[in-house]
Formats: sequence, C-alpha cells, structure tokens
Amino acid sequence: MRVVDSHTGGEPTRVILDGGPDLGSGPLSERAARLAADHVTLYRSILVEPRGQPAMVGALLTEPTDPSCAAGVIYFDAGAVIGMCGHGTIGLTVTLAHLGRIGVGRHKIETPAGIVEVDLKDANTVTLTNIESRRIHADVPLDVDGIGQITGDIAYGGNWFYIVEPSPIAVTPANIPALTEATIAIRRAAHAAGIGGERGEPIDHVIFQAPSPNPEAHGRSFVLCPDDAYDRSPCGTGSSAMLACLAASGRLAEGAEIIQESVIGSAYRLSYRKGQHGGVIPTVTGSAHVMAEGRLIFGESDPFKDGITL
Ligand code: PYC
Repeated sequence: MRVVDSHTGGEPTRVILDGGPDLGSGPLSERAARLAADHVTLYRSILVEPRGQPAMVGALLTEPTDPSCAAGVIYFDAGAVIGMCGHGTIGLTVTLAHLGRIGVGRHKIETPAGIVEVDLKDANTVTLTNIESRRIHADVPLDVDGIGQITGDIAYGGNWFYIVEPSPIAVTPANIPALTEATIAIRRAAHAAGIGGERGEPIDHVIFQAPSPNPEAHGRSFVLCPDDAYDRSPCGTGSSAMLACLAASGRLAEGAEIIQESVIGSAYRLSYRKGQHGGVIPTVTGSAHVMAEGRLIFGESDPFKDGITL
C-alpha cells in the first residue's frame, strides 16, 4: 500500500495511493458505507500505532464518478469513516501537487458528502470551498454526566457537530485531557438522547469554542473527532459548521473574513457566501506540508499487523 503523509496545521493525513480494498464503482457514499461495514480492521490498521499515529486521518483515493473531478476520496479516522474532511482535503491537494498530478489553480474533488472545490495557490496553500453547510438547531440542551446541563448548536459541515460556545473549559493545551474527557461525555450524552441530524445521523464531532489570546483571531476551538483524538487543525468541516452557526445567528456577514485557531494555535482563514438551500458555502484557507512517502507492509507474522488494540 503506497502512502503519502502530510499535515495541515499539525493534523496528519495519510493519502492511500493504491493497495486499498475494492469498494466497487458506485456513488462515493456507497463505497464509503462499504469501507465502514466490511473493512474496519484494515482501515484502522493504516492509522493506529505502531504503523500510524494519534489523530491521523486516512484519505483513500478512488476513481471519481464525475470525470470533471481531479480525484475521488473517502476519509476515515481510526474510529469511523467520515463524510468529508477539511484538513484532509487541504493535505490531499498539496499531496497531489507534490506528486505532479495537479498544478496551481482550481480543481474539483469528489467526496461522499459531495463535490468540493480546491484552489491551490502555491505548493502549500489551499482554499477549500466546502459543500453547503447548515445549522439545524440552536441552543439544544443536554444533560451530561459529570458536567450537568449544557446547551449547544447542532450543525452540519460535511460531518455532524454539537458546538458549545462559550467553552466551559479554557481551550488551552494544558487542558487537553480535561477537554477530551468533557467532549467525549457530551458526545455520549448526545447519542443517548438521540440528538443528531435531520435523518437521525449521530453527532460525530464535538466543538468547544472559546476566545483566542490572539486579538486578530475570531476564536480558538477544541474539536473532538470520532477516534477520541482532538483535531490539531481548526477542523475544516467544524469551521464550516461554525460558519453556518455564525451566519444563522447574524454574527458574521457574507464575505467577511475571520481567523479561526485550533487548540494548538494553528489557523484557518474563513468566510462564506449564502447557499441555495438556506445554508452557507464556506471557504477555508489553510496550508499543508508533505512529510513522508512510503509503502505500508502488513506482514503475516507481525503480531501487531492490525495495529495495537487495548
Ligand atoms: O478538518 O474536517 C476536518 C477534520 C475532520 C476530522 C479531522 N479533521
């Protein structure tokens, strides 16, 4: 399995160039469902230790159904196959350029959540135009073990988010263990209460949004991902969901640009235009760096061939 590793604002992406499972040639959402149902051990083993690293997201290249797209891709972390990934799309774009498969300029990428557009500005900088994102409920109360009652917005940005603002815990690196514990408890409570998307989609990510120490930034977020790791980047789909909330509550005008930071201080520039279905079309600008090219080996005699499971 040939792979290229990059990071976007510190968040790693492993692009799988070949050697992945046969998922058929149907819509990407069906191929993603097949990956999720039939290949859990394989996709997990690509990302977890000792072969991978915490927080790593996989980007499995696949033939797009739309020939105008430069690539098709299915994203997953060690906990789940996900609909879209913003940092992953920025990393994938820089990786495709590194491989000489695309050049500076605009390209379309097909994902299970829909077709997104990327504008590669230089070897490292990408503006992603995401799928239409929307807030579906504001101020949804939730009783959480160990925390009590909190309220948050439910929004979609290619994945499903429960967004708590202001964060009940300061969003600082020193608080990462406490932030992780609290957001896991919130996701568990959301699942138990049946809170999620319009068609019952479960909340897969939780965001705590707080002010930033940087006066030029709009805010700083802690984002919990399905694998219980936190996003080292400001999370592209989470930023999209956040933009939908800011637009819906009249807190950010169409076209205005803000800087959103992650808990480790890496940043995206964000703005939106109005979508056709009442939501927003987010743009997310960030940068990624290729770190490694390699070939993964799954030796039959390797006792940790499928990764470490505790
Ligand atoms: O950037 O959208 C994102 C993302 C999702 C999970 C990790 N990063």
